Amino acid sequence: MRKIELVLALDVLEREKALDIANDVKDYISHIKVNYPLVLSCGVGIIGELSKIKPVIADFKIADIPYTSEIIARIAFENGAKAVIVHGFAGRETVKAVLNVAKEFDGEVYVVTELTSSEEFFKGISDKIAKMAVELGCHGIIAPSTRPERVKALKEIVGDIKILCPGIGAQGGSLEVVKYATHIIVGRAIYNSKNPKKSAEEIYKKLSQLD
Ligand code: 3DU
Repeated sequence: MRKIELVLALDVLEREKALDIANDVKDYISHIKVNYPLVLSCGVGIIGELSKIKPVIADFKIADIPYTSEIIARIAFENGAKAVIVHGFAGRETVKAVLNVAKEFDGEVYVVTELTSSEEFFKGISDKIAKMAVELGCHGIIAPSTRPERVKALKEIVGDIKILCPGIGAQGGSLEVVKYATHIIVGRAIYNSKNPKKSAEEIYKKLSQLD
């Protein structure tokens, strides 16, 4: 049976709150995804602290020239991240630069194909991004649960690499994507809930039933 993992998107601003929530829900999640809100508020050291609880995915959506992208990826991995997220539209050389750093740390690279919030500039592009991710040996893609039909199409392109889908919960994404995804990324529906542990448990159980 295929197991779909739950990734906590921890976009809170306070260190204590981040650590409390992560500890609270750790039994139900496979990874903690850290984004700019938390790192810009608490400093990059929070990646190491959270890594003691669960492996951290550094969601810096790296989208710069290869030189700068490599530095950003290195900072993430040196601080304990197990994976980084890079924007595919930044191009092959940028993704390669990030992959080279990841190799040094035995880390993984996930490529954003298209955003949940807008497909305006991704139409016709995201399929090419997915193809590139596979060709370069990336470990996964980020695909939008708000458009399950796109996740299905992207799955046909990428095959068996990881597919991580944000957008479930606050953004109204569809759990239909569990047919194609390996990981579901959930933020506000857990950390803004009155009882984050209970909410994470409920989502976790739902994922197990849908499997
Ligand atoms: O909407 P939520 O609160 O469940 O958080 C979703 C997280 O996933 C958040 O960190 C956001 O930056 C990230 N993400 C998307 O929501 C959509 C994407 O296409 C890519 C990343």
